[in-house]
Amino acid sequence: MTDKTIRLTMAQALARFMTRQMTIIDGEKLPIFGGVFAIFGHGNVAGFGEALYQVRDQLPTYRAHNEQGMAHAAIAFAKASFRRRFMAATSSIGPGATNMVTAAALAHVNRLPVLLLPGDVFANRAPDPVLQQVESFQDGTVSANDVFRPVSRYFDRITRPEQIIPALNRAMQVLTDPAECGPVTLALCQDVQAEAYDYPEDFFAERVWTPRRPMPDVNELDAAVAAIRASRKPVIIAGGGVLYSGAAEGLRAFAERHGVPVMETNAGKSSLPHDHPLNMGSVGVTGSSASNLLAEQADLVLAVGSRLQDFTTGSWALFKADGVKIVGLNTQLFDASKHRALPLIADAKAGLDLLDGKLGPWHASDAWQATAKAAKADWLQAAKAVTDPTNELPSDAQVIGAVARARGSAATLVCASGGLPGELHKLWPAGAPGSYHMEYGYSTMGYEIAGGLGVKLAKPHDDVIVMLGDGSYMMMNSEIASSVMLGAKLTIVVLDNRGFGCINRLQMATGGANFNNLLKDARHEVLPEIDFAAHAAAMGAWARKVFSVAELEGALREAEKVERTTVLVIDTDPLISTKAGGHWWDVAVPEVSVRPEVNAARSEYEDALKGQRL
Ligand SMILES: Cc1ncc(C[n+]2csc(CCOP(=O)(O)OP(=O)(O)O)c2C)c(N)n1
Ligand SMILES: [Mg+2]
Repeated sequence: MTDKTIRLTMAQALARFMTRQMTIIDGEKLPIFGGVFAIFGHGNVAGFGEALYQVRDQLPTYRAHNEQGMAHAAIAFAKASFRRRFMAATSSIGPGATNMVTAAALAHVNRLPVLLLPGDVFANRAPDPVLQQVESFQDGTVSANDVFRPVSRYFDRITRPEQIIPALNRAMQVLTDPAECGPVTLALCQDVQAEAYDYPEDFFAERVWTPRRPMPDVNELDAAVAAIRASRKPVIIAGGGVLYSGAAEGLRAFAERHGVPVMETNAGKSSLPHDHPLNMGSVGVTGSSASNLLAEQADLVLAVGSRLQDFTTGSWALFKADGVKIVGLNTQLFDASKHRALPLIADAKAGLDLLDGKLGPWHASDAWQATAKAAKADWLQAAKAVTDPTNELPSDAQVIGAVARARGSAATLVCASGGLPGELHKLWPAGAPGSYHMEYGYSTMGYEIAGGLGVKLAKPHDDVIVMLGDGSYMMMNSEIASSVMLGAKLTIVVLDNRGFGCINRLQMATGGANFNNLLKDARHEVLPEIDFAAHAAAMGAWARKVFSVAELEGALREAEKVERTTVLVIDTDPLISTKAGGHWWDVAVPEVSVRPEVNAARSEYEDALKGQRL
């Protein structure tokens, strides 16, 4: 400790602190903050804006077009970096701040680190109410930023300059801890950003953060080993935690040594290469027939780094063979003990290594391995049938086939919402760990393009392909202009089925009339014919509409050579989704209705509920 101090504003101290936080990846020391996305207003331009300018060479600032979009990009950067690096996003007070709330929820659900720095009202209250201040009649401490509280893992409001010292200490713990990981919101009172304080120089000492790998408790490890040893039909669910822990290689070795089939969640896909013999593919509601067949029969489920959300568990109507045991290998007790699982609290890589050592020569029964092999062969045939082109208006699956053939497993695929996550989960041939970037925890329309930008910033040498529907494109597309401006090339494929196709199908499946989903079924005077290619071109992208799957393949190859962001648009059939594989999903159907179709769907629903494991 020295007692030397340096006089800085709170905002300058914050910016300077951020530049001093480092990490080591593959032997290379890197700043742990990849940069700051910023849209300025009166709540941050003079304070934090001035501070960011001073550090612009060490901590790049990126201007975006929409606060939600920029926060998506920041979060995608962290996901693409396997949570080893992350970014901050700063907004003004009021609407700029609340525009980031959806992104905060997204990061919260997906356990992804992001530092959100909204401006806040004056701590001294002198000018109240300032422009954009949300005034509570009964509580003087409430501001618009209080809506971040339930969707932040750590929230603080900085009302004095020295308060940033403990707040940043806590922020860094949350951003870097595998179990606590999630969004941190530091609401920065506008006057306090500009206020000076004599900060101890030590506060700005370089700090190198390395990922924590919690080791399991011996009793939990023994219990998990005993459960696995007693099983004959084990399966592994690979969740996002496998990727974040860097456990892909350990998982492969474990699965091979013990003959355990692996099924991947949407977050865990690319844990094993798609063509690994033990990779049964996607599991659950959007699962392959291979995974779901094994899931029905498994006597032991080793869930590694998974939140076990309803899409994975088939709303808990999968994984319910008599006496089935679940072992939850997770850094977080909350996830590890879901559904009365035996918790094994540990880092995925460390946990798998220790289990492997303790299990010795134990392996799954030969019959089980043969069942898995046959099930996978059947699934591959079904998947090929739906991705091969035909002459009709293409399905999403056929477009996926074209993208895979043209650019394939070497690319990093980004998606989040609509019908595509289910189709891609089943059908995308993922390559290396992290090459499949699906935000299916919050499944946020509007994530894809902004998220693609964050992925490209994290992995500038990767071929980043974004696939999304017309609905999601319409919800948020403006970061196309940012990607063009930053030279961060994306290949964006827009599947235009003229509406919210997957929700229209869900509406039909629950007995509903076609209503308010496809454009044609929504109240209108004029049926819109949106020219997506012209729209994207207006933002500076190289854009083309293509009229067949064959043309799409050609355009994808041509687009590969283009240096700036490219947007390819193709019309698709809103009614088709892949029937092969899949599983029931619990979506509540009305108990009474004047529609006979709803009554029929309700009676099917009641039957399906009987299969749910409670
Ligand atoms: C922000 C947000 N609003 C609503 C939803 C619910 N939702 C899920 S998919 C979907 C329709 C998506 O339409 P599109 O992007 O065209 O994809 P498609 O279903 O046609 O494949 C909607 C409204 C959502 N996931 N996110
Ligand atoms: Mg659509």
